[in-house]
Amino acid sequence: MVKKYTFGTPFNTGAIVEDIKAESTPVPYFEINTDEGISFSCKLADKDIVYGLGEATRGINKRGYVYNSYCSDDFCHMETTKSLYGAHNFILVEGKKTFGAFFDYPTRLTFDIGFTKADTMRIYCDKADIDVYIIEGSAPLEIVKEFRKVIGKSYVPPRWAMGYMQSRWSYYTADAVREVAKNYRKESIPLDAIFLDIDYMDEYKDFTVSDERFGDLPQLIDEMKAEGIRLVPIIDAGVKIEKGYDIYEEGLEKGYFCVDKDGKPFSAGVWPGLTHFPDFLNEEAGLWFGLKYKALTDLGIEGFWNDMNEPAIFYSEKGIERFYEKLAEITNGDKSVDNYNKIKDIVNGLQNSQEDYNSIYHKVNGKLVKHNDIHNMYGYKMTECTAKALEKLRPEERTLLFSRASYVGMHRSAGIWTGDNFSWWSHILLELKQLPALNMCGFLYVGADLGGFGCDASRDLVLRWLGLGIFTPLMRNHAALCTRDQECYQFENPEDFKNIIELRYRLLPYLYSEFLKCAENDEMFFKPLGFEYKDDEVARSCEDQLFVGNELMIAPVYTQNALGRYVYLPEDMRAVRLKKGGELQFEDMPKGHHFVEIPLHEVVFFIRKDKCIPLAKSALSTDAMDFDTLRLIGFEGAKYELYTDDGISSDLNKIEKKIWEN
Ligand code: MIG
Repeated sequence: MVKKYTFGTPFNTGAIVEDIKAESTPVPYFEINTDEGISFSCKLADKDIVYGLGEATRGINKRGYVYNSYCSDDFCHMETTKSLYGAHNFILVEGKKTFGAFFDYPTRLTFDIGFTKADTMRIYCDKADIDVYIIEGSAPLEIVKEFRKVIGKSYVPPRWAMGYMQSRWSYYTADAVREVAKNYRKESIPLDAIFLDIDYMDEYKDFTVSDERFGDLPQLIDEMKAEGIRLVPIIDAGVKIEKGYDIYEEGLEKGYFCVDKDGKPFSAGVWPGLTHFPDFLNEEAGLWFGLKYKALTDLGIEGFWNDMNEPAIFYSEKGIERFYEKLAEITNGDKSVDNYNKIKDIVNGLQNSQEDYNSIYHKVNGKLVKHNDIHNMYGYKMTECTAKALEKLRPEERTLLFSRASYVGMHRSAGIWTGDNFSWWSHILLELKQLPALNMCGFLYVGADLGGFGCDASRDLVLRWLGLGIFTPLMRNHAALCTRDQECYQFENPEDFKNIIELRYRLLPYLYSEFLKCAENDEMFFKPLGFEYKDDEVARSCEDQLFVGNELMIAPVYTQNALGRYVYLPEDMRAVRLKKGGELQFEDMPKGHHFVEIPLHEVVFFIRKDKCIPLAKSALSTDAMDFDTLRLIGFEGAKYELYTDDGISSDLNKIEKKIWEN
């Protein structure tokens, strides 16, 4: 049961697709205060768990910290970071009282979840214009499903996008891409896609291709496709200001760019230098931009990733002006350390500055809307427009699409990756914790940069990260400029990587089938243990294991030099161990605590009691796989309902469902 409570005149975000009438009664569970903006307070009992918030830092249980829902480009996020790339305002309280709440509000919203006061949760924002949805149900999963029902069905990618994918900022030339493909094939490591980062473009201009470095892109696309490898180019939000560049000229002429308070196109510096931002809040402008992807789909491109759409801003023209004014004011010939420090702060403050977000405007139904008032919708609307256009450009087939910035509602159009993490062990665990929270908000096609984006990755870190990554629908290894190469073949004994990635392909019939089920039934692909074991305190407090689909549990290793790890089984399970060389070994383990040894080149996962899963034979790419010849592993007599289709058709009614018995 979902109930809606409206305060003031909220901006219509489009997150909720069902028509729900607003209630007039006070909001259950919350005490409301409107002295300043609006705030919603609620007492928490000792053992209450607060789940949710999608892409956020800290635990599966969000208690004990404060989070700011405000899409932010934070390339070096840590435990203390309050805002990440996505804004996912759904929480689920489980315990004495069990309920869900969604705060539909398109800009900064703060969730103080027992931080200021341990027993109090307080959610607040500046303006009392907000829709609050209260979701009731008997159990956490039921509440999630009720919520998912009103936000609409999740995006389903083509099946090849659930293969292993390799990325790097950047593969600078077509030959560099060929080299990656060649090395993967040489080592017989499966690979389904290679990503093109910003350097494939001509001077970072969207929908252009560098003649010098990717002159033979059409041929490259065909060559790679013949190998079962798709190329996935990046698209940035900002459009370079350059006379003669068609996208710029057209956008300008049609008034499709965001403006400043005087109605002039807003200019900000990003990778291409000064750019204008398409006004994705204006549907016509968004569709215009979306249809530009045709330049690439015409060449045979079947997937895209949308970046820099918080939007990230390095500096703005106005910001630079302000900087020089302040500089003149401060220095005035004084070369003191104090002044140096002040200048340094101003320079750093140019990036993603609040002043800039306050001075951008959108045109919504003919009215100017301040960007800051709808900030969290920018990447969401960019990606929704992209998806709508891609449906026109490629109506028969699903297109791979994922975005960096997001808001609830975008899950209908695309997936997300969790932005710029680091090659840190703690970021393996962070990913694990984000996965179920993202699923709650409808984002099923999700994953983090495997091996870590920033700084240098070590061999053991990449191997361990793959141990989690083989279970994530989006499985992409990606690394930043100037960091150590981290393609699997760059390390000693690539066959260790091969075995683990092959396990992913062997599991694909299961993972893909579970994904389709989750999309169809609004289920979660990743569930915290407490979702199924509500009365088991150990399961409820478990922050480093997850159920994957309905049959598996995972407990990845995320610490360096570990021999293995402690695993808690909330029920009897059968452990499956991937040995060096690819052999699978099985061991039945009783409910309870275990120390499980997991050498670096092995992976262990668990089949739940009385369940079984299908396994396929691995191949070099999903195209080359036989999805019909399967064997079941798991408990004798168990049944599995397998969902299959051709992996690519837009028409999801073509999915076949078949019961397999072990
Ligand atoms: O300012 O395109 O998160 O994945 O490699 C950095 C370059 C811009 C940020 C993305 C990252 C990508 C990078 N981009």
